[in-house]
Amino acid sequence: MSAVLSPASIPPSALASGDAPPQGLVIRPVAGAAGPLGAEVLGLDLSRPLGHEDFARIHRAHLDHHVLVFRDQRITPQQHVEFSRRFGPLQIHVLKNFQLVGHPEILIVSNIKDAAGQPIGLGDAGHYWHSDLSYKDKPSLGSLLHAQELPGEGGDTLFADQHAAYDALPETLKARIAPLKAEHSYLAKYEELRARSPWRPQLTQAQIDEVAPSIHPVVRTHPETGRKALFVSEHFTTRIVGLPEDEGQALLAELFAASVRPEFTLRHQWQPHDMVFWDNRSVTHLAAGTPDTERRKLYRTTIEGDLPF
Ligand SMILES: O=C(O)CCC(=O)C(=O)O
Repeated sequence: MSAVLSPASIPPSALASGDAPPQGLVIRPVAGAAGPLGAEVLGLDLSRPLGHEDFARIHRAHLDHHVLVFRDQRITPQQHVEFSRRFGPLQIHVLKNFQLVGHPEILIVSNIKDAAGQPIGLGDAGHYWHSDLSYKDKPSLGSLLHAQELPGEGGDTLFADQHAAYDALPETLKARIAPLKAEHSYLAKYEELRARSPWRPQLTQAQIDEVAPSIHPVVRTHPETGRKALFVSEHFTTRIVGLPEDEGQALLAELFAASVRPEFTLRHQWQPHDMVFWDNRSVTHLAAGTPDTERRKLYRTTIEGDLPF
């Protein structure tokens, strides 16, 4: 389905940018992708001013394709932050030790350790399928991940289309989950990941308070396109509100499996200077993994979204 973008849905911040001339960008759907998932943005330089017309095309393509790959972006962290802010306020990750110095809005995603053997970033980000910050009352609208250093092998990122996953559910299951809500918790897998990656810091009480669980609909409606999407993930969704534990866990297992069917997924193989912008209201994602012998570093910004409904 093609997204509906009314003029009123163009964020006011887009209009504030002045009217830099169009750069002649090309939006090319990812070859061989099933459905609309994924498009490349070519011929655009995000280090140059971005006018209203180009912004509106990018915004529309983001709604239509859910994952945009901006090729060859030689931009500074500040330009990354400024482009991200065009879509809304940015969220600061609870693991403040992995912020980029001078840019608290940027989370370093990396398996690299410094000279003292300390990790410079979150090495196991995306180990489980998830939608970023779904444990917040206002989960993320979208995230922008910019490649800084890429491994010689591995390091792909997978995306799963949650509109397609929802649409493909049997009608009886759609009816069953329509009224349901689920809890999302940052802590759900934290200790398990920490046991495997001991460098994950023990959270302070202030950090635990910052990531108090949230309750969201199991099926959310995209606030800009009106499309329904599954909104549960193996990383953060802990239980279905109001269902007995066994029944809730069985239903979650069924929904997790339905949400990542291979025909609804896209594998992104990173190229140097790629910046990938995904819609957390439409997709879940997974880091496919990087061999320990390979170095990988990316910078991530995360845009605040709406209260899911
Ligand atoms: O590193 C990746 O490929 C994905 C990272 C991720 O899942 C995240 O930043 O939320």
